[in-house]
Amino acid sequence: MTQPSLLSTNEVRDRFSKAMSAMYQAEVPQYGTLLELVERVNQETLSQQPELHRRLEAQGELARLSVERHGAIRVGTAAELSMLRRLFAVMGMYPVGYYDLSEAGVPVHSTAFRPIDDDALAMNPFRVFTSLLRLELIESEALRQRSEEILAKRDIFTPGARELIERHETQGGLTSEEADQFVKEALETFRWHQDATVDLETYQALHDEHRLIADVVCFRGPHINHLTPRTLDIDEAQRRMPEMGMNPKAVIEGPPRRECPILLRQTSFKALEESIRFAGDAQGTHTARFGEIEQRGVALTPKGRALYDQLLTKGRKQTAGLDNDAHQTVMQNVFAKLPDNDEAMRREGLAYFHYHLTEKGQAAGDIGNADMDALIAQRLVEAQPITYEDFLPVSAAGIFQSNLGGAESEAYAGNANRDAFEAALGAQVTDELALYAEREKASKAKVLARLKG
Ligand code: OOG
Ligand code: NI
Repeated sequence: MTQPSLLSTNEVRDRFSKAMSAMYQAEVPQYGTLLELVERVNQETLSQQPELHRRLEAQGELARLSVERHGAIRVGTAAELSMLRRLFAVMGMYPVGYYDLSEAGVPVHSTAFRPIDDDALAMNPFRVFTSLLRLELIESEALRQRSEEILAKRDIFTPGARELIERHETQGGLTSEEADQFVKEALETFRWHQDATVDLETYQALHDEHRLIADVVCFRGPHINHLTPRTLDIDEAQRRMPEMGMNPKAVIEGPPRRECPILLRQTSFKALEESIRFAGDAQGTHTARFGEIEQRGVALTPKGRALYDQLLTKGRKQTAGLDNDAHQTVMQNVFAKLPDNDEAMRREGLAYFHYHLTEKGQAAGDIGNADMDALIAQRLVEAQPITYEDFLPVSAAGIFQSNLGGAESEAYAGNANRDAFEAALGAQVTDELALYAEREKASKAKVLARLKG
C-alpha cells in the first residue's frame, strides 16, 4: 500500500491562520475594518516609497505581508499549556522566548508559539502569544482553590483535535483531509463563548482580584483575544483609526518612528464590552477582545537590546501621561543614541543581518581571505536586516493594561519563574536571540564558502 502523502506543517499553519482570521472577522467585525485600514495604509506606503517597496521585496517581506498576523490567548493550567504545545507543533509552531508579565502587574507568564526556520517564516510567520495564569500569585487561598476547581472541570480541546494531534505525532504529519479536519477542530479551542461557566457572583469575585483571572477562569475556552496584522506605517494607521470608528489606545508602544525600524511598534483599539449569560441565567458583560496592529523592524543583538531597554526605561520616565504626539517626540530624542542607519547598526554589532552575495559577488572568483566589511565595501556582499519575529515584554504589558482597565499593580512583581513555566509546558522554550544569531552566522558561512570555493 502506498503511504498517504502528508502536508507540510507550513501548509497546515497557513490554513489555520486564514481560518482563524475569518472566524475573528465574523466574531469581531471591527477586526475586519482594521484589516481594511492596514491594507490601505500598506498600499499607500508602498506606492509613495518605491525604495521601501524594492527593499521589502528583496527581503522576501512583501510576499508574506498580507498573510502575516499574530494572535494571543491565555490559559489556566499546565495541562492546557502542554496540550497547546502539541497542538501548535502540528502547525510547525514552537515555543520561543519567555516573557515575565508579573513585573508589570499581570499575573501571567508567557511564550510565543511561532515558526522558526527561514522558509517557514517566509511562507507564513503566524505567531500566538500564549500566557499561563499564575494562580500561585493570588493572595486569597479560597479564590485560588475555587479557580483550580473550576479549571479542573473544563476540557478546552475537542476529542477530534486530541485524536488528530496524536495522529500527527505517530504518522509524522497529516494528510490534506486530516489537516482540514484538524483546522476545524482546533478552531473550537479559540472560539468565543457567550455563556460563562460560572455564576455572576463567582465572576465578580475573580474579577475583583484581577480582570485577567476572570477572563481565564470563567469561560469554556481560551478565546482568541486579538489578532494583529502588520502595517508598514503604524503612525498613519493610528491617526486614521478614529475616522474608521475605532478607539485607539493612548500611545504607540515600543521604539519611536525611525528611518530604519527596530524591533516592534504596536497599538490597539480598546476591548469591546460584550454581553455574557452567567450560570443561573444572570446577564452581565465582559471585556476581553480587541484589535491590534504592529510594525516590525530589525532584530537587535544582546548589545542592541540592552541599549534599547536602557533607552526605553529612560524614555518612560519622561512620558508618563503624555499624549501620543508628545510621547513620540520624547522617545525620538531619547532614541537618538541608537544609530538610525543599518550599516552603522551592523558595524557596531547592534542588530542582526542576513548576508548574501550580490550579482557581482556571484560572478566573482575565489577572493582569498577578505573579511566581511571589505566584501561589503567592494559590493560583493550585501547585508539585509533580519526582521524581529518576537514580542516585547514592556509593550505586551502596555497592551494588557490598556485592555484590562489600566491600573498597574505591583503586587505580583519580581516573580519570573522560567523553570516553572517550562515544567508546565513540558518543554524548554527556545532562546529567541540564539535563533537570530544562528541565522546570521549560517548566512555568513554560506557567503564565505561560496567566495572561497
Ligand atoms: C497578550 C498581550 C501581548 C503583544 O502583542 O504584545 C501581545 C494578551 O493580552 O493576552 O499580544
Ligand atoms: Ni498582540
